[in-house]
Amino acid sequence: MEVNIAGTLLKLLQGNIVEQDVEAIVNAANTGLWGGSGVDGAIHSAGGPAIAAECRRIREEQGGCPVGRAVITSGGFLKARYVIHTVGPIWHGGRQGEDELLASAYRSSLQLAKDRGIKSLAFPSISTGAYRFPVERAAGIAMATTKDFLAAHPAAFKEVRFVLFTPAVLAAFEQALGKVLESAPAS
Ligand code: AR6
Repeated sequence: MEVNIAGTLLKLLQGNIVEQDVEAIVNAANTGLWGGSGVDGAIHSAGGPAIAAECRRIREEQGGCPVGRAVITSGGFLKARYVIHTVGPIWHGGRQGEDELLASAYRSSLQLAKDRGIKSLAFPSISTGAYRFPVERAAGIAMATTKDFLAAHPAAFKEVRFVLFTPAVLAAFEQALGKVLESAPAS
């Protein structure tokens, strides 16, 4: 599925985030930037030790990355030149600000990419693996936040891609994007 929002192509597809041929891919990281499982593990193992070394430097300089924020490193051996590491919230039932923190993780990543002049960007579904955020709800937040950001910053990017690991997650994102566009059609 793809749609043009104020001059940026927004694409949803099934795939592996580490294989994407875009300028930056987004990592679903933890606050210590320690590397882990899921997307994080895949990025560090495909990208090599340069990424962990830069994460260590960020940890030493600023203590890591708070939930809802984002930091950037190079992409090491990845096709992507940069990795934007963002930290989504751990799901605790939905009454501890999880929705806003997840929206903030997407917004911070988009803003950091825009500030760096990055023109193509790929996201995974943040927080919906090890951090157990319910997928339908997370997809709604991801699509609404991204659409609002793109609409507010015309032609900020050439392309923003969501790379979803399974057919079920892709379907949740497609449905969520459909709903967001119904309430406010793309340009
Ligand atoms: N490409 C695209 N999506 C993937 C890939 C991949 N290679 N691998 C998994 N997914 P997760 P989180 C999907 O757990 O919930 C780590 O240990 C996966 O199916 O990667 O934000 C970090 O260090 C799910 O839909 O991220 C943190 O401690 C989604 O990506 C913690 O996990 C996110 O799953 C972050 O947990």
